[in-house]
Amino acid sequence: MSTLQDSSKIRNICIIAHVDHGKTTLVDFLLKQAGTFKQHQAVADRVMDSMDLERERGITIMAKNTSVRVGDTKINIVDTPGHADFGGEVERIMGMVDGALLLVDAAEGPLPQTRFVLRKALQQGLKVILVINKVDRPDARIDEVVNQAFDLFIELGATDAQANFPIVYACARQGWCTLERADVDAFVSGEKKGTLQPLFDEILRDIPAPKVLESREGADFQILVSNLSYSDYVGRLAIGRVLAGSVKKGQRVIRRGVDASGAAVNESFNVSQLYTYEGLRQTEVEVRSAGDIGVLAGGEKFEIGDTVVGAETISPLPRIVVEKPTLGMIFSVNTSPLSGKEGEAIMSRKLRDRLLREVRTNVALRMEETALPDQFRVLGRGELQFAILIEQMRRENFEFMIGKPTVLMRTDENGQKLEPMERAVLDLPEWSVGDVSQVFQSRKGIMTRYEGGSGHGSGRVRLEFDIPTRGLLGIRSRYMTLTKGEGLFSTQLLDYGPYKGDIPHRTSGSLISDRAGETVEYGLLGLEDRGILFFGPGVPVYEGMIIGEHSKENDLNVNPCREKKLTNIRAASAEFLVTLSGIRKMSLEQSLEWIDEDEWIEVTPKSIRIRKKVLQQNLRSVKREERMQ
Ligand SMILES: Nc1nc2c(ncn2[C@@H]2O[C@H](COP(=O)(O)OP(=O)(O)OP(=O)(O)O)[C@@H](O)[C@H]2O)c(=O)[nH]1
Ligand SMILES: [Mg+2]
Repeated sequence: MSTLQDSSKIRNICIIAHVDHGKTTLVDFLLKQAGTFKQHQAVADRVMDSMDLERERGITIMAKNTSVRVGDTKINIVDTPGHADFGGEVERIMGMVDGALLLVDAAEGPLPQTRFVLRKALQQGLKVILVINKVDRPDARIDEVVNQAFDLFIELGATDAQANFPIVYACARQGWCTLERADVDAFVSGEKKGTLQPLFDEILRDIPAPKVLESREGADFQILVSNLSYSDYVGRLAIGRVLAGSVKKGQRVIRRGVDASGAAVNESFNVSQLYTYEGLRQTEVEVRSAGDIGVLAGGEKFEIGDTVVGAETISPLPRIVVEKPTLGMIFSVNTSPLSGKEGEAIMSRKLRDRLLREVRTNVALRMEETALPDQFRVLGRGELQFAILIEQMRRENFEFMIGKPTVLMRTDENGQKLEPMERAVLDLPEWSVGDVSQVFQSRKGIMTRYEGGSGHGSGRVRLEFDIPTRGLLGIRSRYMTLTKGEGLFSTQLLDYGPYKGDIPHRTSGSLISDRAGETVEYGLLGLEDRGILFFGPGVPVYEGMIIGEHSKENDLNVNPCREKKLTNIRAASAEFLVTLSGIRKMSLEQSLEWIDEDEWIEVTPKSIRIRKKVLQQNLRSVKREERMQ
């Protein structure tokens, strides 16, 4: 069992950046070069992206801890997600660290999430090291990007000490870096060989050791719970940095938290287990010392933001505050006729428990009850954040339904309606600018910047729009189609502003099955010229289930199960020569972008179905109300 770690031999850092700028790749090489893995041990790329969904999508979703040892110093590292929807993950870990590596892609430069995470880091008083990553990119424009990063520090109010940041030029993917701008070309061409040692040195030199208060035999012990986890053996786990004192296994401590009504809670318990991070493992320890990041077990009801202390006389620390949600979505019990056939059709109690469990660990999400006992409103930051939660619940074999994401409005003191506004930053091929601008403008976007040619790469343009969050819903797939997949797109919440008026949503109606049955090729062929079908033959349907998009504005009830009356065998076989064309299989994300207020998405482990909220056709009008949101 390890002994007390001297806090002057600890560094706590996080790695922050815009999405895809190379954070997790850098952690791979920090781990490799610090000797965390045995020689020749096969290690997967982006080893910290350990969740299935992270690996499948190639993005980081949750912040995670690891550590490396350099000489006699332990560096605790927190890898964070760069996608704006998971910004809450970055906010909650800021209190654990004293420094940050800010990665900026040498070609793309600072982007919206660079600004968000840097602002948080500067506010927290962290010492920042600027890492210009991907200097090997042929379209890198290193000096320009350094200047832009410097301007961003100043604009965000960096102190003199913070603005005096060291710059490291890196190629995370090849595991080298240099402090010398003049040497970059030689490293890129392979003339010089390097490692990440200069970055390790910089961390040891520049990031301060954690400040800790003197301990009086553990009584001063104080830890801020920054994350939660669970172990089948020891139950709930609280993750955080020991801010003061130290804690021993078996010690009696107090959790200082708040209950649902905001009243103070003091729960005392015995520490049952302690772990620290060693590489990718959690190692059991007898004592956790001040400054170090690790895990503590024994409490029953830890919440993120609680302080665990050694004595009643120690006050709790300020709770972790994160930005408020801007989007809401209803989660409902599955009331569809096919419910329970492909997964577990959970009752409202279980759905509620599952959502509550999610909001406990995911600080950017909230849950509210609705007037209906089997429907709950989840509040969050973006469509991707919802899509990830939905996908996770599907994989847990749950069946449920979700409604259209809606923007959370506010009213100001004069009763004026306000809505969230975002800045969208687009980097796209020049030939697509016309079409894309039109789409953004039709959704109340106002162009605030046009930078032709000087963006990275030739023939590309960088545009910025200020646009209501409402206008951004469902825009991503349109944008990807218009730019033939070559466009980059990221957004940043600005603030609430005056309501911008109606924005047209989907202009087309739905093709709706008028009966229960199974789709038949013949029946579907007859419907092809009515619009776009979402699936082919052999699919079970029910009355009120949507089978496609109508080419006109109104909804249309149709029979996709119609069989051909066979006159003779020859005619039947000839029929098979005609096949369905142009089926648009709807993914979860596409469905979220597509549905209207009066429609549900039915989610099961095997299927994504879209349906009308009202199933029976005689209770439902086919004339659509104005399709505005
Ligand atoms: N050319 C080049 N590509 C790199 C470099 N570092 C990372 N990449 C690539 O950039 C992509 C994104 O890398 P990640 O490490 O997943 O980026 P990330 O910042 O962790 O992404 P999120 O966590 O999702 O925000 C991968 O395809 C990497 O191989 C580099 O130095 N040069
Ligand atoms: Mg990552």
